[in-house]
Amino acid sequence: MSQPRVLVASPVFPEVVQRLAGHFEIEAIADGEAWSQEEFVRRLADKDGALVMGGHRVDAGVIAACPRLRMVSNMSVGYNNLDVDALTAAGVQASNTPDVLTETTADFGFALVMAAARRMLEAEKFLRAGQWTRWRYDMFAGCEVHGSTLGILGMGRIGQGIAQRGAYGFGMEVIYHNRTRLDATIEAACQARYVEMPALLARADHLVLVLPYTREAHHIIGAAELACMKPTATLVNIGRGGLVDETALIAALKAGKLAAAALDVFEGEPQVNPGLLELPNVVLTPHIASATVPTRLAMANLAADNLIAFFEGHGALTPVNTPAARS
Ligand code: 8YV
Repeated sequence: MSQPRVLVASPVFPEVVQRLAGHFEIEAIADGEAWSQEEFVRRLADKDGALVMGGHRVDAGVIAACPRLRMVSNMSVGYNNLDVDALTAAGVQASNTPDVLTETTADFGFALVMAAARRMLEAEKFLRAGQWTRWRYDMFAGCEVHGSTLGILGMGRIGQGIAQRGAYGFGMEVIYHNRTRLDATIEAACQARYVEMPALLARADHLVLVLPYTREAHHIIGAAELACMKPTATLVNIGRGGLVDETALIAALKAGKLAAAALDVFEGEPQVNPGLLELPNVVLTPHIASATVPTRLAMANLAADNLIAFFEGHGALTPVNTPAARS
């Protein structure tokens, strides 16, 4: 019997591609290459499975163009690039890579809180530019982190990890808002208190966005929400770019209605709004919150294991839908 054909659509660790090649007939993108969406779909057209990342959209149109497709393994925990309803309706299994990135991503979320509050990148740029000629009492004086109020919007596994870092590591008061309130035992473990959205915006000294991006969450932080925040507050986004209205954020940062922001994700990534690039009080990183070598390897292996388990008939290990088999 011939092996299922799998497309590896983003460069990934060679050892993981090699492992996949032991189970499938593989077509893998070359390192350094990037396919347009059209090219991706053209290559997917005769495949049974795919290993994809956030940059690849799989929607009804793609599914219709790929009649053999049975399984899409997303190498990320967020899967807003997949139209899960369309996949389910078509009988295509989808999976993501939860858990293995939780702590690493929480570390980075907290690093961005620190970087924005303590103006680290602004200060480093100043030093490198040779502008440090004397010491001043107010040079890059930023906002306090320890003992301040940490607000978290989206209290899944990563949000809980950030809460624990804030509460136990920095003595912060942690408040959160989530679609559903967490169990009291989880709240106690995170030392976090549930509040409604207006209280979260008004009281947070540092607000971290870590909720999934859905239609309802589009621009969940816009001009109106920014206006409710403290002018001394910072905003950190490690969720998805579309959670924040970037135009409104730029206006708020320029007008001094917000002290600083740190963004790892962007509305049009990898393009970044030029208005953000001009601002000194925003830290910008290229979607690297989960990027440590061990974590990215664990994500790649889990994405591969999902494909292997599915095509061996055991079912995906970390599925995001439960489709009937594609006919
Ligand atoms: C991924 C992420 O690296 O897991 C997620 O949801 O945002 C990152 O960890 C990125 O999406 C590439 O697939």
